[in-house]
Amino acid sequence: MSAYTLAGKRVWVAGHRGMVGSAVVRRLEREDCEVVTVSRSEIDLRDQSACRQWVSEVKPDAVILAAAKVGGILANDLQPAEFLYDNLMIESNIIDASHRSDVEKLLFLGSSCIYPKFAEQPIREESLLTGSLEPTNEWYAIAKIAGIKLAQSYRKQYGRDYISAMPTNLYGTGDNFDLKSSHVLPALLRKAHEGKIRGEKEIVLWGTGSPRREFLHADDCADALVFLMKNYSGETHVNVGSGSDLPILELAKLVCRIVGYEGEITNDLSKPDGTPRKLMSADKLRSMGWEPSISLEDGIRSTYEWFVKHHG
Ligand code: GFB
Repeated sequence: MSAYTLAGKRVWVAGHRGMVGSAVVRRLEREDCEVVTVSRSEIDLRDQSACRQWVSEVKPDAVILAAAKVGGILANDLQPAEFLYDNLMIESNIIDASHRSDVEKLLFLGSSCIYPKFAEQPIREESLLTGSLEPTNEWYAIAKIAGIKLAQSYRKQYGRDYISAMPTNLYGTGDNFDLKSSHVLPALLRKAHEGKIRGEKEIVLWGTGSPRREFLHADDCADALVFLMKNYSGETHVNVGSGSDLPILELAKLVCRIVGYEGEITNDLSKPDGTPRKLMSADKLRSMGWEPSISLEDGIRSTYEWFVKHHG
């Protein structure tokens, strides 16, 4: 491990309006650094020359690349072109522009869906590219794998200190609660909340409810990313997870208990299950000294409070 100092540095958080990016901005308030951001209306990060020009003018010392086209299992399946193209463009433009403007340190953010569908559990970093991907999200996964390789290639060819982190399924403040495009946890919070308010007899779970997923609060993720920025410098990507998972049906029961919804949970089997399980090994990050601090139950409670305040 080699230390990188954020103090006194100008740090660009790309994707600062998103759930992870905004959590990173909040977390960086505790570091003695200058945070810079740029809005979507000012720059389309898919536009190479606009991105290159902005980075050369602003000259960040460090970049946290949290900008991405993201969504849940159905959005991934329905918009393969955007999930592949937008993500390839965003990451290529930012990583190359950073290199051209001498950015010292860059952290690229991937996703646990980069691993093979039937990877050995818990999934270690070495499992990358050892088997076929889950078809519902292979477009997103391939873009994210290309991002890891890009960061590695600038390290290998130009000696750049560009690293990658692979977070597990994330949730938290500022999540997307749109039922068609969201991930499972915000979707369940919305369904249980609306079911309670409207006095509905049942809420519907997509798929069988048997796939297992690991969840990490976005604030914990942001803390891990800042930790990695400061303490990690290596070619291999690093998993960022909570270390435990649960079946989707159990998650749904937990959400219903927290929300106070007492109706039935039924299944829509026309919707996909996706990967049966994707619990990541947390060994690498833990061996460096980082641990999550927000339990799933506490995290769901605070996310629900945020949802009620902003959407309820
Ligand atoms: O969170 P989710 O959309 O993403 O779905 P993935 C997780 C599981 O929850 C799947 C089930 O088995 C879904 O069928 N599920 C049950 C639901 N009810 C719902 C619901 O109302 N909404 C949603 N969205 N799911 C994504 C990838 O996979 O994970 C992305 O598509 C990314 O590329 C992300 O990697 C972290 O975990 O299946």
